[in-house]
Amino acid sequence: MATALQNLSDYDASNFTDISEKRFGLVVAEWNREITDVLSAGAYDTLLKHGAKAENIYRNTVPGSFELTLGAQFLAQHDEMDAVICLGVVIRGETKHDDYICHAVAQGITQVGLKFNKPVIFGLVTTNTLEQAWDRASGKHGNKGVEAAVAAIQMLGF
Ligand code: DLZ
Repeated sequence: MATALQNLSDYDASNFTDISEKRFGLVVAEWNREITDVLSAGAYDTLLKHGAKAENIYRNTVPGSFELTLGAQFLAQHDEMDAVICLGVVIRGETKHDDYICHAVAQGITQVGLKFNKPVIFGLVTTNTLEQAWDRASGKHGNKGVEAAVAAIQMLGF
């Protein structure tokens, strides 16, 4: 596949908006926590790297990816919250639930973003194997958490 070795964490920060006064919510699924913790750290570090203040980043966990939507809504409903980043890992094969979970989260997160008119970022890693998920957290495909944070910053500059 042509994109097999693409590192998703490569990005151009030259046009990033000032996020020094922006508030971010991180919603992190505890399912596959060893990986979601790495995604969360990637997102957190990326926000700090580009000017966010640590005290303006609110990290909350939810049991599994299915709960990301409601967790996002809990944070997005606050007027002072500027963007919400949802992070989870769903491994196909581990569960027949995967399609239901992924579709529900994709639709739910979209609705929350539209309802509150602010970026709600879909940082859900969906793979066939655990190894592929790790590749997207700290491997050859970068870190999806970094990518999700970059997406949030880009949308705040829209
Ligand atoms: C139940 C379940 C299963 C089977 N697989 C995953 C998964 O791969 N990744 C994930 O984040 N969560 C999974 N869950 C948990 C659901 O997301 C949810 O937490 C429960 O169904 C309770 O609503």
